[in-house]
Amino acid sequence: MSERAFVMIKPDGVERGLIGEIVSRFEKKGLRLVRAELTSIPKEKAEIHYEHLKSKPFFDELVEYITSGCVFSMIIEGTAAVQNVRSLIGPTNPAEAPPGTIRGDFGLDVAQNIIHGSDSVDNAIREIKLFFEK
Ligand code: D4T
Repeated sequence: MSERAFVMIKPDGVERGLIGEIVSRFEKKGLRLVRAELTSIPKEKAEIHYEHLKSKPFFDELVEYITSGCVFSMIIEGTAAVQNVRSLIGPTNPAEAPPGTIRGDFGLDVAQNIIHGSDSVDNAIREIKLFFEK
């Protein structure tokens, strides 16, 4: 069934010029890029996006990092988009992400793990609202 996932290339991915490579991987899988925007995120929005992690010791560092430069926000559409995007991205920690995944091929550090992808259809709906509906 066709669905939509929210995907965001984080400041390290944008800074390192990985936008084209990453979008290409989603397209080669058969998913479609239906909206995209290169922006910086205000601190308040970053705090809402990561509110489920508010009690974590790395929360302040995470918000500081995600607001430190431009991000490339996308809506990716296609069959089981949420699950397929998560498979292409790989596990949260790049050190544990297998080669062939985006984090496995391009990342080293969990604090700068290149990309975010919605982890459920409900969160995809919430995140698309937060980032694309003004
Ligand atoms: P995101 O949300 O960025 O796609 O990451 P995940 O869904 O894969 O993982 P998450 O929500 O648990 O983590 C969000 C974000 O926090 C950073 N992080 C995570 C960190 O800096 N230190 C840590 O120990 C962990 C677990 C990385 C991703």
